[in-house]
Amino acid sequence: MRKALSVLLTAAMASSLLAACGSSSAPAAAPAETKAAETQATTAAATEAVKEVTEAAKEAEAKGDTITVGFAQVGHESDWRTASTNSVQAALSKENGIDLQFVDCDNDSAAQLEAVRNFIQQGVDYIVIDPIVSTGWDTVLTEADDAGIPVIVIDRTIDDSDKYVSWVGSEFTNEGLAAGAWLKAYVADKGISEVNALVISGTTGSSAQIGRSNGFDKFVESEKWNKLDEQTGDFTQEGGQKVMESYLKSYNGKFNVVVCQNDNEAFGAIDAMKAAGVSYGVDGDVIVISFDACTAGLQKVLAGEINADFQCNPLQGPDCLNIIKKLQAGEKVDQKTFMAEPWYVAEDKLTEITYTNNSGKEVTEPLVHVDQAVVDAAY
Ligand code: GYE
Repeated sequence: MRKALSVLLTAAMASSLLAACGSSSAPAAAPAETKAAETQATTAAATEAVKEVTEAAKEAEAKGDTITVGFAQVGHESDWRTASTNSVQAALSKENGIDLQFVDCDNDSAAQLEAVRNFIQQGVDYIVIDPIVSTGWDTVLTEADDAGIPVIVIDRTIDDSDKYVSWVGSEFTNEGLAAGAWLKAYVADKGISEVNALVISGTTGSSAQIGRSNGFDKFVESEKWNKLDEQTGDFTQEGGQKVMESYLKSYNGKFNVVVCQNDNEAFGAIDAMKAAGVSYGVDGDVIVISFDACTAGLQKVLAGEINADFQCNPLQGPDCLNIIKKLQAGEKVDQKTFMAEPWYVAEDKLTEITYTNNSGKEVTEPLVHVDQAVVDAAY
């Protein structure tokens, strides 16, 4: 086994890697923080990270049995992302025999490719990637393969290379299909005859965006709904708010559904609608659909501000650790692991949805009515 390559990772290399990705090994910043606070935090965290990396390298050398893992994380754009980072950092820990080199790529695809190349140069034992976008991976994954470094992909998918050993994540198309199936049942139940929908999509070209858009669009087509517009909010609260502010200039009074492709976008869109005096949610004129079902998202479902929230489970750290352990033991690993994900709703009348999922199978799935206990159990 390639051993303790972290020893080769000098503080200088670590700094340049961190600078390239504008990040640190510190926990991701909360999305609502100001730019100034973020910059300060990033600088302090980067200094701390270099120290940590150097110390970890020394330890690894002394012990000689630490598994070195490089993790190229998307960024720190959402509550979901913070939970994902925490999950991976908790599982791939020193206590579990892992020297984790964490890089927050700040939603910059070029920086993410560079981070992976740096991991290859360092000769880490494993590389974990949550790919910002689904394409552009063929060359760098071939380089990792040539270097004999197994790559594990989590969350979003890579669609233009198969040079990775395993993937753990969600079926994003099913999330979009479930949202469409719920909306179809909901408007039928409420006697709403026309759907005029606005979509605030996630980061363009990410598999999470592509899947959620494609799934929902199947219902737009089959139900002949009007999709008035679809623009990206980049999975951030600020993005969601800006897109909704601009939608309100063009479509005020003309839409009755907004589909936000994550909770943070929904928070921004809600703020914009509130400011404009547009009523939304269970008692309002605009039905709000969201994805992720983080704690703050489910709080808004409980409050009736979000009508339905389709969970995407970010807790992939334990599966990731399991895969590494199996590979270490020379065991086979599953090519794909899907996370279990419930669908959450604010009202208790509809209890299930039936739809044809992305594998062409007709499925009936429960709708979980949100109460305080559900919120308390969320991530
Ligand atoms: O929905 C969003 C995050 O890739 C599934 O990325 C993830 C998405 C998640 O920023 O909140």
